[in-house]
Amino acid sequence: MCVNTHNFRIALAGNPNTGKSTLFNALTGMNQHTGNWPGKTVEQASGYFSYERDTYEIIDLPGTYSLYSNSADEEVARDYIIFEKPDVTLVVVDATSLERNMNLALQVLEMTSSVIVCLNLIDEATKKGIKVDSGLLAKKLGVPVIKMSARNKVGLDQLLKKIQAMVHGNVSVHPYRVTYPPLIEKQIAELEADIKATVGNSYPSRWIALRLLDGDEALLHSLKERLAKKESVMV
Ligand SMILES: Nc1nc2c(ncn2[C@@H]2O[C@H](COP(=O)(O)OP(=O)(O)OP(=O)(O)O)[C@@H](O)[C@H]2O)c(=O)[nH]1
Ligand SMILES: [Mg+2]
Repeated sequence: MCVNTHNFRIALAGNPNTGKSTLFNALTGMNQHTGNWPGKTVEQASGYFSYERDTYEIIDLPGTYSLYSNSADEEVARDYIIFEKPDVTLVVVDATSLERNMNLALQVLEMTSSVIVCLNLIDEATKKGIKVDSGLLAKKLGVPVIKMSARNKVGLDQLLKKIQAMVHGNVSVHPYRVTYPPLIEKQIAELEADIKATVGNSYPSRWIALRLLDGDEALLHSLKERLAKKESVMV
């Protein structure tokens, strides 16, 4: 029998307390281990699951409110998405406080297009009389949105199907990108050209330009380290 096994990587991002680890546990069961991120006192949990003919590694990123360089947690989550380039990033959002959660979701959409939004705690939202039009949200964000209750294992199958479709290139996405005031857009365009010339197309140049305009020294440092490593491998 010929089994066509792929290995895909999935990252779980989101604000603290949105149910990332609950979803991680629901997907991986006992197939998981925890440790520390190299050089950081931030816990790292990774695990495995399979769905139909594919196997996936899933990383439970630390919960954060943004992905700048404000803390080790933020750096770990950000570096993973930018430098390790997971095949899919699941952004777990709390359906009971969507507005607050959108900040991180929009930041992730600036970094990668391979995003699925997990609209979690939908049971709590329903209890509170909050209705979310997930179809409209998906249209606005330009990526799939799946209603879920990770604790009750609701929505898992739809999520798995969507992950499978995305890793096989069967989902078309048009991620919402924030438009900044004209002066900033002009500076982004100027910087982006230089960034592309330096790092090629392997990193999201628009997002890097934004971070540099914001004076994000820690990102610059990580980027330099990565480029130096790449060069030493090529020599
Ligand atoms: N009602 C309800 N509770 C949930 C659901 N998913 C998770 N929870 C609960 O929400 C709380 C937080 O869940 P976690 O999975 O620890 O959240 P997290 O995102 O990993 O949190 P951090 O690691 O701190 O970022 C726990 O008490 C879960 O049982 C859900 O779908 N519905
Ligand atoms: Mg957690």
